[in-house]
Amino acid sequence: MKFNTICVLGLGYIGLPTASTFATSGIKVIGVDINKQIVAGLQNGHLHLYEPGLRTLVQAALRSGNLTINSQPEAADAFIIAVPTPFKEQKKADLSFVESAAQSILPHLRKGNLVVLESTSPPRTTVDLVAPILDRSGLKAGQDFLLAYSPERVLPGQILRELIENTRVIGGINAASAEAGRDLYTTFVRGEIILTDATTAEMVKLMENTSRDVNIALANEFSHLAEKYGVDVWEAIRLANRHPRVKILNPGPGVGGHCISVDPWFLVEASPEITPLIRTAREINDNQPQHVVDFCRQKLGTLKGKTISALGLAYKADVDDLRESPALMVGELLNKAGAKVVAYEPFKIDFSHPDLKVEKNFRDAITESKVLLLLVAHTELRNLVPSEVAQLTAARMVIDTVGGWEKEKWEAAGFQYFRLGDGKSMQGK
Ligand code: SAJ
Repeated sequence: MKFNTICVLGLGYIGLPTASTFATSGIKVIGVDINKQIVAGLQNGHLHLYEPGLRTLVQAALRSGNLTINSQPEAADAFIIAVPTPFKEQKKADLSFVESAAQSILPHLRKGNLVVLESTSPPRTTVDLVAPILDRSGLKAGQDFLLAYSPERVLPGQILRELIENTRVIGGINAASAEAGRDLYTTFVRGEIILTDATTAEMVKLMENTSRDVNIALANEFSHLAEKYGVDVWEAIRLANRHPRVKILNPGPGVGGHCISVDPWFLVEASPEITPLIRTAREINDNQPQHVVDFCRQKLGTLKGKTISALGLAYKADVDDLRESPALMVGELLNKAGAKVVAYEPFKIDFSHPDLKVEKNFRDAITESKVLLLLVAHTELRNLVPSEVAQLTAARMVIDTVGGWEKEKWEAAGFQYFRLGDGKSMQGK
């Protein structure tokens, strides 16, 4: 199947790189977003999100004349839906953006078109929700037009590379739909393209993120045990991982972002009676910020009135994304416990928050502080030189929740050093 024009609905972390990559590969792309500010910004080459290399890519796509930005879909050979699927109260999947995106295609859908859903969705969304909406056009999914689900699997921070290099799974509602999907993504995907059915492809995506969540929960639980038994969990994990079939992940302040902290709930919500492990893992990871606060309280005696420098607020290292960020939750919980939290987030200098005093530069965030709390392993923070930091702060204690700093260097610079999950450092060994 040949695609001259495609329409990408949703210009977020996935839709925008996808639209731009198609455009720079020579296809006419109409990038659509319902947010007027985002549309106006992009039309002038201004991005509303940060991802390494993305600005250059979008600007090249716009300059090529192949990418146009619009607030409404237009007729095209293929439509890609890449809108958010957040969750609502009670952890229920909010599919309203998928529904309205599908509806917005209706007036433009023609015989022979391909529609691809990329948004992470609960099992059977493509066949039970999207197909019936599109069938209202009078055309029949699988017969008159083709319909597939192809999950995005790119890692924030590495999106542009992974978009091209990752294996891509394409699940069609029938074989012809999957094959049309392959024809479309072959445009730029250099990884393997594997065809399956739509519901399997939905499950694949949810299983990947759930597997990571469960494994991080296991690492976090191991860190609790290590703290209890006077073991350094980081050392123990390193040694256990020397086993040829063991790959334990890293503990930390919790699991954030709009993917792994959300997606497992799509399975739990859909089938609560058969997903106790997935639910428990979610709860363990959601409780990690509170564990960090308890850890700090243990080290400081009390949190009341203590000035704590929260270093990093993003959901993980070297990204600017604060959605579902455990670091931010730690800051909020510390504030609730009576601490004065001074925060520094190098990737979102202008961020403000009612509970936190957010400083624009590192120095101002540490001057008056009692303890430096490393919450995100941003390269800038990992590379701090302890002897230089010692000149800038009243603090003589550091707490490392991400294994980003070296104990010996901080101790040599006169700091007491504590690391989450390190029962040895907790006992002063
Ligand atoms: N984290 C840990 N310990 C670890 C690894 C991660 O605590 O050992 C934490 C991170 O700090 C972060 C969270 O988990 O808060 C998630 O980070 P991540 O790097 O594991 O994943 P995401 O959410 O940035 O991206 C994931 C990826 N999924 C998998 O690796 C299976 C990505 O490939 C997906 O495309 C993305 O979700 C998505 O959009 O679904």
